[in-house]
Amino acid sequence: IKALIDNGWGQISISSKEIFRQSSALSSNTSFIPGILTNETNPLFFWQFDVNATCPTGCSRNLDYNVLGGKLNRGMSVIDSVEILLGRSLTDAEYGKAAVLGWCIELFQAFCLVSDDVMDKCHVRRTQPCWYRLPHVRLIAVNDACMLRSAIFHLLKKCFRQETYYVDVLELFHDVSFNTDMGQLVDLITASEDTVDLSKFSLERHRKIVVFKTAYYSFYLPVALAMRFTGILDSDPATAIRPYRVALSILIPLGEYFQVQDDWLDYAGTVEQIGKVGTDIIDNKCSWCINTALALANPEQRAILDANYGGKGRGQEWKVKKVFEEVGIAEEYAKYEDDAFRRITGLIEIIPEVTKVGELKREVFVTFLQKIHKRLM
Ligand code: DMA
Ligand code: MG
Ligand code: MG
Ligand code: MG
Repeated sequence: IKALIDNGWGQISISSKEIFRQSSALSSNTSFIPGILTNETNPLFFWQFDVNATCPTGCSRNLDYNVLGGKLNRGMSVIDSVEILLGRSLTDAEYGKAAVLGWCIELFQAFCLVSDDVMDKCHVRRTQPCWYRLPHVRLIAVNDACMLRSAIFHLLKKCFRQETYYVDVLELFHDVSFNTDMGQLVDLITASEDTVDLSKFSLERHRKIVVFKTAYYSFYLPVALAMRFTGILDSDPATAIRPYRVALSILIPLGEYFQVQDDWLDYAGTVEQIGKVGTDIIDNKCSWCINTALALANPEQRAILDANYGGKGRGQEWKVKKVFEEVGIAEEYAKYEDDAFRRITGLIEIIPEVTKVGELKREVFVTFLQKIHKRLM
């Protein structure tokens, strides 16, 4: 990306602020059109990428196709959390910088999704074909995913190199990235392609997978970035409180709840709601649904699950879904949601109700919990 910019291949300037505000108006098929976006001159607001790519899989197309079209929850959470922690609205310069961090998470998310769809053999993402399914992309998607991840470090260097917290932010991305890779690995090796053995599954195994593959990058990362940005230190010398550990103790359960919702929606959600078509049953995934169904199934239902889970044959997925329905999985999920909400609210109350500027605030976590509770998309 750096080379593309240095080669002067043309540039596209995107105001992070405008994109975050207009994102819902931009359909996933819309390319960035500089005209409709503010053309700021402050380099902090810029992404500069090759827009004249001659290759149809060019860098610009990769960004347009894979970074846009989602809800931008993770990116926006950085900005929301910064505002809450500072207790005021942000100046344009502060907003621009916080938005760059937000975009970095969205780039990480794009990297995860492009590679996840290859590994999970999915067809649809954000109501359009998965990137690797495009005839001119295919396995180039592997490298495109790497480029999306590399772009993060390019942006961070460009915008944050002078900051005292630069290394902390770099380390955060590296650590979270490593955890996500490990989570994806355990997810994949638990979902064996050729042998279906449901006795290998457990809610304990499921918890490990979801915490590593989802919770760190989707929940801890945005808040930890906002904390670094607002100058929160690793430990408060006066109180000996370790704010990053406190944040982790709430955000990991929150992320676990979010991935249980993702597993549920894979089974129960429509394409209109989730923008994708579930593959967990066909892919033999160790999801919340199968683990819950296994705990509730009688011997006949268990036999149907054993014979059909992970099967690619006609009607096999349908048979599994029918057992899910029979064991009352919808009621079990409603109970899970209520319980998760109560449990996480309890964790948030560990933080004092009144805090000073520069300290963690309950509202950061309450806002996040409210955003996802009972979500249908
Ligand atoms: C989500 O796993 C985790 C990452 C790192 C993308 P998933 O395969 O359940 O996600 P999705 O349902 O979006 O394919
Ligand atoms: Mg997937
Ligand atoms: Mg996956
Ligand atoms: Mg899923």
